[in-house]
Amino acid sequence: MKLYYFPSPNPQKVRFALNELGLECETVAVDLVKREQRTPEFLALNPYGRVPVLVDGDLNLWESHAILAYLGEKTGRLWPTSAAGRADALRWLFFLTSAISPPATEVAFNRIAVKLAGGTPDEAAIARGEKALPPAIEIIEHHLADHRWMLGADFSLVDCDYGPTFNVLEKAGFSFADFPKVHAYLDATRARRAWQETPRLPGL
Ligand SMILES: N[C@@H](CCC(=O)N[C@@H](CS)C(=O)NCC(=O)O)C(=O)O
Repeated sequence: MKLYYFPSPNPQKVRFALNELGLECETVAVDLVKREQRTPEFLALNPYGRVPVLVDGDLNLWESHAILAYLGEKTGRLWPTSAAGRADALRWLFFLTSAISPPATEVAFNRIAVKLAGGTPDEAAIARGEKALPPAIEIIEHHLADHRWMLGADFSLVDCDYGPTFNVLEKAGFSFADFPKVHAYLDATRARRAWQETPRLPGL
């Protein structure tokens, strides 16, 4: 397998999952600061011009959540075995895509990525993100009251999705003070060896 990678949250989800699963995978660096995601070679792999992309034999897969589901289906590990369990896992991946990622991106992209690229943050986008996040994160706070990890007692590939997202949000200055269970969950994620071995940008 080959993973097209930059040390930002969406590719980190996949690297974290590969580490948890102990799978060998070559990493191909794609430097987003140098705009390598817009080269014709990369666009031929992913016309959307985003990382991660996972290549496994004839399969060329982009979209981090599809990749997490694929790794679960391929290995049968860190992924539910029943139809209801898999639907539950997909529900939480879709919830992050629709309710958490868009505002989290507004906050983290403007506070971190724009600064890295030497641009001017869009303060209105940050304010929109900060306002939209608490109701969505409150749902996770409530869920974690009786679930140690997103799918229950055991760590799963769904946690490889939520951990990197909450990590970058906190690094971008979003406060989890009103969400103690989410904060404890983030600490537990950061303590995992597979996360510590996931490449990150300095300070992130
Ligand atoms: N929905 C996509 C989002 C991927 C994404 O936005 N990746 C960012 C890095 S975290 C990227 O490649 N950005 C480059 C760009 O926007 O040009 C996924 O989950 O894989």
